[in-house]
This record gives sequence, structure tokens and C-alpha cells, in this order.
Amino acid sequence: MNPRTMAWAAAMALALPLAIAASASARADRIVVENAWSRASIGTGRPGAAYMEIRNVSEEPVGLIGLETDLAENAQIHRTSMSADGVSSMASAGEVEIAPGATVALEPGGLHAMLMRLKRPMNRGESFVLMILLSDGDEVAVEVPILGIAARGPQD
Ligand SMILES: [Cu+2]
Repeated sequence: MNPRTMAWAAAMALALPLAIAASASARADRIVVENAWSRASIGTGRPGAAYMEIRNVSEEPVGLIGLETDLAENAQIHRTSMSADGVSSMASAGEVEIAPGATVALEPGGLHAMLMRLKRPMNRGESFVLMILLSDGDEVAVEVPILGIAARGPQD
């Protein structure tokens, strides 16, 4: 590393926390997440899932490109679909675009947040933080309450 590069790196190290703080306030404006919920798990042997409504309150399309949480090794947006012969399967949904003003629902039987390889059990009454990654590089933190194992919606 030459001295010039080192000076630049030092300047970036100082600038970075400010940049993160600045984008944190912009983030909050673009999407609004409501009615987040998930179900308790039995241990960590099976994946968990989380559900919520994500509304784009900006004037531009917003792309959801991924998820992160310290609860699971791998979190993805999945889509459940039904084949012609009635077999249900699910796969990564890829980028999910939300039009300005539109709401995308993550709900049982449709799009959902899949939490694979849980690092700890999902205990009723607790909550976890799910980061929603947006296509423009922003991310939004959502606190997801863990409901009972038989919950069917955010009110249960
Ligand atoms: Cu899934």
C-alpha cells in the first residue's frame, strides 16, 4: 500500500460510520413493514419462516434482493407455488420488485422469509431482527415477534 492509498483508506474508515448513519434515515422512508410475525420452532432441525407486509412508500420501485439475520445461517425470500398436479414446492423468489405505493405480503402459502439452518430455537414470546436488503444497497431492520407454534397470522 503506498502512502497515498493509506491516507485514502484512513479517510474512508472515518467517513464510513457517517455514511451509514446518513443512509439509515433515508432507508426508513422508502418502505414500511407491518404485521411481522413468525412461529416458534421445535429446536433447530427444521427451517423457520417469517411473514409480514412490506409497503413501498416512495415514488420509485423498490427491489427486495435478500435477507439477513443472526438467527439463521441462511435467510432467503422464497415463493411457494403449486404445480398442475397439486404438488406444493418452494424456491428462491429472486429479486422481488414493489411498485410505488404497492404492498407485497409475505404470507403462508405465498412469498415468505425462509430461515434456513437456525442457529438457535425460535422461542414463543421472543423476537429477532431480520434485515431486508434492497437493490439500491440499503437495508431495513425489522423486529419479528415469535408467536405460538400453531399461529396462523400476526394476531394469534
Ligand atoms: Cu421456503
